[in-house]
Amino acid sequence: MGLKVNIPNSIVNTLPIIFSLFVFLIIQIAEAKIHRHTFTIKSKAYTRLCNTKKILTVNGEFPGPTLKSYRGDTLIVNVINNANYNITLHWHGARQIGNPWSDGPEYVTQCPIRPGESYAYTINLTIEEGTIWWHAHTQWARATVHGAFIVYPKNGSSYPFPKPHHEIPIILGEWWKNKNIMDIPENAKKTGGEPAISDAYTINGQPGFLYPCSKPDTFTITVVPGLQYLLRIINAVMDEELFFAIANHTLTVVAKDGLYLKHFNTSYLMITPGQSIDVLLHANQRSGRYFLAARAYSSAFGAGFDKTITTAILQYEGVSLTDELNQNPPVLPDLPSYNHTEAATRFTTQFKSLRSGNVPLKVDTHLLYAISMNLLNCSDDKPCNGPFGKRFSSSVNNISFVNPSIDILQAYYRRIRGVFQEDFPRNPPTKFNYTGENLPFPTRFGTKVVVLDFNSSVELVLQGTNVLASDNHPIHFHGYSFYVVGSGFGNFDREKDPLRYNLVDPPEETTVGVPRNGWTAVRFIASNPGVWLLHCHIERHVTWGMNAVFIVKDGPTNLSRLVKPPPDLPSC
Ligand SMILES: *[C@@H]1O[C@H](CO)[C@@H](O)[C@H](O)[C@H]1NC(C)=O
Ligand SMILES: *[C@@H]1O[C@H](CO)[C@@H](O)[C@H](O)[C@H]1NC(C)=O
Ligand SMILES: *[C@@H]1O[C@H](CO)[C@@H](O)[C@H](O)[C@H]1NC(C)=O
Ligand SMILES: *[C@@H]1O[C@H](CO)[C@@H](O)[C@H](O)[C@H]1NC(C)=O
Ligand SMILES: *[C@@H]1O[C@H](CO)[C@@H](O)[C@H](O)[C@H]1NC(C)=O
Ligand SMILES: *[C@@H]1O[C@H](CO)[C@@H](O)[C@H](O)[C@H]1NC(C)=O
Ligand SMILES: *[C@@H]1O[C@H](CO)[C@@H](O)[C@H](O)[C@H]1NC(C)=O
Ligand SMILES: *[C@@H]1O[C@H](CO)[C@@H](O)[C@H](O)[C@H]1NC(C)=O
Ligand SMILES: *[C@@H]1O[C@H](CO)[C@@H](O)[C@H](O)[C@H]1NC(C)=O
Ligand SMILES: *[C@@H]1O[C@H](CO)[C@@H](O)[C@H](O)[C@H]1NC(C)=O
Ligand SMILES: *[C@@H]1O[C@H](CO)[C@@H](O)[C@H](O)[C@H]1NC(C)=O
Ligand SMILES: [Cu+2]
Repeated sequence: MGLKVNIPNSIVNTLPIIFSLFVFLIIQIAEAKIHRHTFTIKSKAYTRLCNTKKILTVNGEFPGPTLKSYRGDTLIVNVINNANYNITLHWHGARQIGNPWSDGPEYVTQCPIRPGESYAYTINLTIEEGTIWWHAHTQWARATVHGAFIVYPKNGSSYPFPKPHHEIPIILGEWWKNKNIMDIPENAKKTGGEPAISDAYTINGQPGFLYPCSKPDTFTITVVPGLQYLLRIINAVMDEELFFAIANHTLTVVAKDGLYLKHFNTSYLMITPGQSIDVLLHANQRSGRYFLAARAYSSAFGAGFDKTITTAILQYEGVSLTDELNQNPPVLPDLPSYNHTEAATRFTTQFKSLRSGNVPLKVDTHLLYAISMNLLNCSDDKPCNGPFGKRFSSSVNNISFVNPSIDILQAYYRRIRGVFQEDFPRNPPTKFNYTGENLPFPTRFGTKVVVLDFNSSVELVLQGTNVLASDNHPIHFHGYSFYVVGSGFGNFDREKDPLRYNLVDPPEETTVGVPRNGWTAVRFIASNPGVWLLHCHIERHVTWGMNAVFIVKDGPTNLSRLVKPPPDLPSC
């Protein structure tokens, strides 16, 4: 006769659930890695192009430190401002779900960190994987305050391509020889003309072989024949799209903006400011030395730009770097000419998402934003060094964005009135032949936003204009990635163009180059509550007002609401 122990059925049934919950928690604890970093903003002297000057840096490094993490990790970056300028940092390509407090753009999601102050940013990574980057989001500080941000696949999973033997971040930058970069936007505003044009582009901080004084310091990659290298290329340049190539080497494009693409081979890239492109380099050429090179793709005809070429050296192991380099320099790659819009288009139209089937098919909200250059009249206190004796300006739907004196996010969260208006136009206020011959016209100034319902499905058509000059505008979204479902030249046609959309495997991106004199249609689900900036990533256009802001309302659950502001949030 045995003793019968009665365990209620309900407990028996829930035991496996409790057990698996327990295992799940253990795994979560084991996997939820938190990385802590300290970024100290300080001035440091650097010598480039035979001239020494002070620049703003993080921890004295230029380019700044590379952040490394795994998919889904959390980073806490404590930023200590030991410089004489206000600063904020932006984690470019990180979605910051529900947490715009750590997104960075000054006066949009936070007040600046003033000299002597500090602020800890929290970055909860979610779907990002690949190369993203970080940069300052105050005035022009990002010219030197920037760095790579690498997100590896989760421990236990792998790249959707053969594991490369080595990886090398390639940060493309821009250098002004004699100018204090922090004075450039202020000076341009004073004159109404163009901001000072740079003297060099850089690869990982070095202008390279073709500029005076930089031969010995040219950035060099040494490769072993037969191996594969993952180049994580970031365009951190302020004002120009770039063509990039490596002599005699075909590159395999595998990802863009921290999102995987279907692989394709190419002899050159066109990369806009704000974009990051991951490519595989196959060291499969004759042993020797080859140049990596980049120069401008400048689509705005007539606009002044830096016409120089930056280079780095790719050399096969065993080839020694000696004086011979001077007599027998490596060959330059064939780069498309500065104004080769067709080459730019041929490259970008090859982007396709690695995976299909995630594109929103129905659209709740249609938006059409005309992005434009403009000219303003001068007044006594505002001289006019722009074209036609006027001042440069730029706009989205004829509004030149003006920074408020406290950030929009705080005003929204604390319901402070009078900081922004919710009547940003959802279509251009005046219809015209956007890409036709237009006389330049003025704009209105404003701090206006579009409010979107949580989880609504949005299609935004970005329409370039030919007002004053048409240009390729790299439009970057904060808080979101989007599917680039269509793109073309001329004016967007609401009847015909959607018939040619790619709704199967369009690329998912966070910065898209809207073609010169053309349009781009993007779709996304407004599932990230908060205040989010979208803007051109050409800095002079930002300075003139080419910004817009979305507010996405809170969703119905705790996880779809804005998190609380952190206690150390800077005040204005
Ligand atoms: C980041 O994620 C962790 C774990 O899910 C969560 O506890 C925390 O609130 C998140 N922080 C922010 C700022 O979103
Ligand atoms: C990945 O996981 C394995 C086994 O759990 C562990 O030994 C290893 O240290 C982890 N690697 C990293 C980089 O976290
Ligand atoms: C590299 O390509 C150029 C033509 O673009 C060719 O003249 C040269 O011989 C090639 N060099 C090597 C080492 O293959
Ligand atoms: C790209 O080139 C590499 C090396 O030359 C080759 O192995 C690969 O198959 C090519 N990939 C595509 C998608 O054409
Ligand atoms: C590019 O510039 C060259 C030289 O200025 C000019 O001859 C050519 O027509 C231009 N190409 C395009 C596509 O505008
Ligand atoms: C700008 O100046 C032009 C003449 O140069 C004048 O016709 C126009 O009314 C002015 N616009 C404004 C808004 O003052
Ligand atoms: C717009 O202007 C362009 C260039 O002048 C012209 O080719 C086109 O036909 C115009 N489109 C319309 C709809 O008027
Ligand atoms: C833009 O706004 C300015 C100032 O109100 C106005 O003069 C101009 O006609 C507007 N242009 C368009 C295309 O809406
Ligand atoms: C948002 O929409 C998706 C797809 O319709 C749905 O699965 C999800 O539950 C919604 N999120 C919330 C928080 O309502
Ligand atoms: C949501 O958050 C509130 C306040 O933090 C809490 O009282 C409530 O229980 C939460 N609701 C759920 C469903 O977790
Ligand atoms: C720095 O930020 C503070 C707070 O918003 C502001 O009052 C001050 O004008 C800013 N300084 C500069 C030089 O922009
Ligand atoms: Cu632009």
